[in-house]
Amino acid sequence: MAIPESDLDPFDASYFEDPYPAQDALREAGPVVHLSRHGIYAAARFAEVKAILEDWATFSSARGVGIQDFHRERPARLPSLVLETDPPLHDRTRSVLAKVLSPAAIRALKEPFTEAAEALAEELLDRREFDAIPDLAEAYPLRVFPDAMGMPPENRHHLLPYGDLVFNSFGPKNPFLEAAVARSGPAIEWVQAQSQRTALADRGFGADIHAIAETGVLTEEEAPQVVRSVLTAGVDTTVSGIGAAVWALARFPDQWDALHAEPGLARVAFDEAIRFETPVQTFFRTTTRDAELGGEVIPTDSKVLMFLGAANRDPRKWPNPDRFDIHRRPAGHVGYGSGIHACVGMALARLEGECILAALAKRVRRLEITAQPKRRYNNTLRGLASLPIRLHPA
Ligand code: OVV
Repeated sequence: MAIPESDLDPFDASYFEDPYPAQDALREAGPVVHLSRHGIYAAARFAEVKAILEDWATFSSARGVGIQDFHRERPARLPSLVLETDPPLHDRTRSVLAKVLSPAAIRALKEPFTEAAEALAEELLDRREFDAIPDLAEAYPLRVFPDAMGMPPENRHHLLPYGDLVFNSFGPKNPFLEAAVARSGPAIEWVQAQSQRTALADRGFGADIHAIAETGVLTEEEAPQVVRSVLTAGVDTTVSGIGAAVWALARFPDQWDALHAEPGLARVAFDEAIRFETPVQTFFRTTTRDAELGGEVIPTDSKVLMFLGAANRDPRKWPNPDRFDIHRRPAGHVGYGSGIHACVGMALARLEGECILAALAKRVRRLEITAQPKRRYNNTLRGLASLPIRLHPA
């Protein structure tokens, strides 16, 4: 049986506008599809995406998790020591982040994160009308995350264009990547500087990473690079996740009613939004051998695109997948990945989502979308640029 071909460009504006028909076609075409425009293989069904994530030795991250193959082309930035590596290097760097971002460490932030969420919810309620992307989805992570890292107050706004640049750079060199490069200004140098031990406060995730590094787990050169990973992956993703949750809850008013009635559902509502919108839509792997997948064989040295968002809406796995339902059990979705590279900041992301949604749920009776939302275009991250909202207080 031949692997089916598709001429879909999954890094194109019309795809980003409405990816669901194309994702459905990919899932239906077969367990593996060849995307002729980019010369890559793709998996859009849940089972195959999960199988790729679980087999790091066949589906390697060390040649980059974007479309670029580091064996053929020099990467634009120093490869991530966590994301763009395989064991054993991966396990050494990851173990540092797993300690620093452990569930216990994150639990200690519940109080300050709740306080910040309640303060922001009060401000937004006073304003009544605002743009839920800059004023809520961006504002909340930009308040709590840099504090938790131990960053100085100046120039934190560079974190957003930096994340936007890196997540665009996983895709092809298209106009979205070019625009992100043009917008990034001093962000790259600034993030590099902020990753140094001396730039970080004595307390916080940054200091924790450097402290563990100094026990000999990481070299002096590696430690700031591991901090850089957290600064890269830690903001844009949660911005997109919180935006996804607010947008979904505004579009499905019965789900807002349920959350308002029971704010304790905030955590699972956030997770359902991650399944439903899947902020990190795609990542690549590279085959290290001829790889069996779904009964097909992908040749060695191929780039394989995992459609995480399509997997999270695969009807083979999820009943009624296009329904946003905070009472379903979304556990097991691949919005945070799976296997050895599964999101190491997951507990932090979930705490942010839980705190801000609970603070709003307690105070707001109804979310009203007052104007057409505007999409934000990014080669990896799915999200909005603008979501005009009116809050109706409880
Ligand atoms: C998960 C993720 C996204 C982007 C960058 C990185 C990680 C990194 O490790 O630099």
